[in-house]
Amino acid sequence: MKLVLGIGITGFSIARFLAKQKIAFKVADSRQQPSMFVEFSAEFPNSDISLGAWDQSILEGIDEVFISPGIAQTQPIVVWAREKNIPVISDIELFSRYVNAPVVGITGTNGKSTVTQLLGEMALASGKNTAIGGNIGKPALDCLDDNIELYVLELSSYQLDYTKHLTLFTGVVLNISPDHLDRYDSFEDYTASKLSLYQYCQHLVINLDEPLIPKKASATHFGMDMPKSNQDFGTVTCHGSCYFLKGDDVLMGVDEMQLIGEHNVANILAALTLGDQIGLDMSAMTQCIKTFKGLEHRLEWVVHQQGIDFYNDSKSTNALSTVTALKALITKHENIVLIAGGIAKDEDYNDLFKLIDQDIAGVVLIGQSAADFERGISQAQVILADSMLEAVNLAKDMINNGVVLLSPGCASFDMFNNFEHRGQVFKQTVLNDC
Ligand code: UMA
Ligand code: ADP
Repeated sequence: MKLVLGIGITGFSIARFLAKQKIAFKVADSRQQPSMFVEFSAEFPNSDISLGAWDQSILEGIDEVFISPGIAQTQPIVVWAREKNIPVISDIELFSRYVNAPVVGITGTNGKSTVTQLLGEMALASGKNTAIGGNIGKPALDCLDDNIELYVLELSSYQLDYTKHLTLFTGVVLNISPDHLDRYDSFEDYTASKLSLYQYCQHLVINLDEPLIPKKASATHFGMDMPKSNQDFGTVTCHGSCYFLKGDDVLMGVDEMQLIGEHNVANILAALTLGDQIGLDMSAMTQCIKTFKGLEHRLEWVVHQQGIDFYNDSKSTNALSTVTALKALITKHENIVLIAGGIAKDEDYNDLFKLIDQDIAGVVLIGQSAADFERGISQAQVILADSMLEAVNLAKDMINNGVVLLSPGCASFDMFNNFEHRGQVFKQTVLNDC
């Protein structure tokens, strides 16, 4: 008998998959009322479901546990299972047992979804029947289909932690900076979790600009500098214009991409390098880059209104992604007002505060971290707001022209259901309510 832990998107997909394979399973969730419970019990009316505090009896007769990534390794149910030598594995490992087409794995602290989506679209444009899934939102098991020729999966460190067997044709760790430190004993543990992806890759893709990633001679590399080998990807600036390169070959101008910011140059280089490894057509890839507008909630331009450009970067849930968003906009705009705050991660926000003090016209702070952030900022004008409506109105009043950027650098759960909800509320407020 198998045990599925967590009745969320992942648990649902595992249960559906096991039912299809006619493999018997029980289900458990430590909440009394998991949000997807009603749909779940409608689809699996006869399933054995335990709700509420974990109990050792849940593990009786269980030979394997399939776990949702949001359940930490310190949870008693995981500890008990391991004491009893019952394997605890991710949906990704279960997926890997059944998949029969090449898989690309993408992890890193920031940029995973952008690179996953872009690479998936490049593969589709090259004529490959491609599935895009994993942490980006569609669980890997929901993607399984005999007609799929390529799987592009975003992998979180949580999923990697519960994965021991996986075959990736190629993969990349985009970058590593402090994040999710509530789930790890140290930054070193988080780094090791990210780097574990490489042990599953047949062909490694390595970001030369990320010091925490060990370099390997057998890998294919990308970085902002000129490539050192013909297989590698990079950029060159010539007479004031910057170009994407493969080896010595110029692929396209950086100013031809729709995305903004140097971080997106790195994201595009990663996608190109992975795409090249899997044999995608180069002109289909560059054409894709020229039209790819990025994902919702990632430095998404919303509207130009009364002299102000509004940007929604609600997906920014750590300090570095807000620093990155500000740096991308500072090169183009003088007056920037930042709306930030929420549930701060256990990380150092000082670089962000320094950048705010140097270059930002003003900051509107929301959420649990507002008072703490206010103490960290000494030069820029700071105002606290209780709602998104108040935040947007205050931000608009701080400038006559320029940019209002929502880039919280924090988790959203103190005021919103998730980052998507936060971004939707921001956009709705900007477009309709003020
Ligand atoms: N649960 C427990 N006990 C716990 C924790 C959770 O029983 O201690 C239960 C909850 O009550 C809930 C279920 O587990 O019923 C939720 O499981 P989950 O938190 O693993 O979430 P899923 O709905 O399965 O979504 C997960 C990813 N969520 C997390 O990793 C937290 C989604 O990534 C992912 O899109 C989805 O699988 C499909 O693969 C979200 C995310 O925030 C977007 N990811 C993190 C990130 O990107 O930073 C890692
Ligand atoms: P992830 O899936 O890793 O969270 P996303 O592509 O969804 O990454 O982007 C999340 C946030 O990180 C957005 O705020 C975005 O502007 C920022 N970001 C995207 N790519 C990078 C990068 N390479 N380095 C730093 N920040 C980035």
